Parts: sequence; structure tokens; C-alpha cells
Amino acid sequence: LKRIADNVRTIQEEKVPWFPRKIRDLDKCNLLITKYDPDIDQDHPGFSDPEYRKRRCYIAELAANYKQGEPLPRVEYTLEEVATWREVYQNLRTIYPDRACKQFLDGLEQLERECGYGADKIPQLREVSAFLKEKTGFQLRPVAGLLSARDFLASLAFRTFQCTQYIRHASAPMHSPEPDCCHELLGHIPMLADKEFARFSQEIGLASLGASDEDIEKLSTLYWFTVEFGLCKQNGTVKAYGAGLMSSYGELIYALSNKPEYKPFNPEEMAVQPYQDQTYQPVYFVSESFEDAKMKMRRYSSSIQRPFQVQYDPFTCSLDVLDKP
Ligand code: NLE
Ligand code: FE2
Repeated sequence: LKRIADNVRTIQEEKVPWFPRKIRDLDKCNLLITKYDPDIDQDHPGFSDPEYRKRRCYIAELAANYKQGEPLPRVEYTLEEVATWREVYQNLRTIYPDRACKQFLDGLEQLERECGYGADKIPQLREVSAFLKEKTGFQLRPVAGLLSARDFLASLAFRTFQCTQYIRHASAPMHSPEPDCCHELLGHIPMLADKEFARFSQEIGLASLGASDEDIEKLSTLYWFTVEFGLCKQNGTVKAYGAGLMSSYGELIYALSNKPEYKPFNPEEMAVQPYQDQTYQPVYFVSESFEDAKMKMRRYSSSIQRPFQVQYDPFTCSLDVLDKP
């Protein structure tokens, strides 16, 4: 393998989209998608609540000003925000044991034992990031809202997970079309405490670097049907592992009822399946096991064609970009 000089653009004309090379470059991976923003989307439950919108702006600013390596911002949550968290936590906690996959339950139990998870306070990103770093090497970074797929996936390559810090509107605790701290902390974090899942997440990130817009679209759709809304069989029963399900009481119940359509796990088909991001999914893909999903996803990611290879160097938190062997 031959190391390529400084800039990947030297590899092949000007065709390769920019991507971060060192963890500090994640400061530039901040392109937001504003379609579900309470300032813009008239259907957002916070649209006509100026207090809520002001609060969101304040928390978004913290993320927008954040630079890699700084201590993660702390948010003093209000009593109303903690009440929303409590409602979300208590409701979901009672239905997890029958519905969540084993890896998720293990992760959540560790967070409850070792990281102060519970119904009475909203965990701070700083503590959660330190916890994850010890378990799987993942770290968190604050983000102001829904991130573009390219930027979100790129951060996974650096074992970095971009987390929103505001909370959903108190009037709609059971489902939110956009990410919020309930979604990150309850949906994603327990799975990221699993070593295998952490590795798998980083691999999706590595596969996305410098990929074409078309491949990014496919990869993010696959991410949607696995990491966000995936179901898998465990001991003969269908269980959930997707974060979008784990953070929505309404959709978790619905996904495991007889209402939606189930399709067998098949990355080529999933990558082009249209998806629903406003309300519950009409279709879920069920894998034969959690391991089966990981394996098939991995095979798909490594099939993405690029004129170079990337390797993550954990000592410097940077990428080595290599010529194809
Ligand atoms: N629908 C999820 C929830 O209510 O928490 C959020 C999904 C974000 C992609
Ligand atoms: Fe998510």
C-alpha cells in the first residue's frame, strides 16, 4: 500500500467530494437540514410556542460555537424539560424488556448503573461521552439540529456521534419527527456502548467518506432502516434495535404490532426503499439476527466503489488515505 500525499484530490482529477481527514475537521461537518425545525415547519409542535423556540435557539448556539476538543457544553434543564424526559423515560422503560434486543438492554442497564441514567434527570453529554469513551472509544459532540447525511456519517468514521441537546416539545412526548436528546440518549447511546455495534457504526462512516452523492443517499437510507428503525430476530421473536424506535413509545409499540409490513433484510433492496420521516414507518426490514444485519451491512458498505482506501489511525484520530492495492 502506498501512502498518498496530502490531498486526496491528487488521486483522481477533481471528482472526490471533500471529507474530513483529522478529527478537528469535524468542526466543518455541520451542514444542517432545517425541514423539521420549529422556526420553519408549521406542523412542529413548538411552532407556535415562542418560549420553546427561544430555548431551542439558545441550545443550538452552544452547539454551533463548539470546537473539537473543548469540554462538552452543559445544559441546565428546566423543570418542564425534566418532566418531559421523565414521561418519555418511564413509559419507554416499561416496554423495553419485552421489545428491545439484548444488546440494547445490556447497554441501558450499564448506563443506569454507572452513568446516572434514570427518569429524574436528563444525562449530560459530557458524562455520557466519558462513559462511552471507556466502553467503546466513541465520543460525543453537540449538534444544533438534524445534520446532513454526509456530515453525520463522516463523523462516525472518527468514532464520534453528533448529538442534539434540546428536548422535544412537552405536548408530543411519544413521537418526534426530528432528533432530540431523548432520541440520542435513549435511542442511540445504549447501542453505542456495545463494542461490536460501535465498530459496525464506524465502518459505515468510513464507507461514506468521499463517496458520490448517490452512494451517500443509499448509505443513509440503509442507515435509516438499520441503525434508526431496524428489527431483528432473537430467540425466535422479533426485537427492536433501531434508535428511532427506542425513543418513540408510539412507534415502538406500533412497529412490533401486526400493523406494519415486514420485509426480509436485503441491503440492495433497502438502499432504494422510499422512507417515511414524518410519522411511523409503513415498512420495516427484519434480519434473521443482529449479527446477520451487521454482516450484510458490512458487505454492502465495502462494495461501494472509490478510487482509494481509507484507514483510521486511532493514535492520531486521523485517516490514512491509501492507493487501491
Ligand atoms: N421518531 C423518533 C422519536 O420520536 O424519538 C426520532 C427519530 C429521529 C430520526
Ligand atoms: Fe438518530
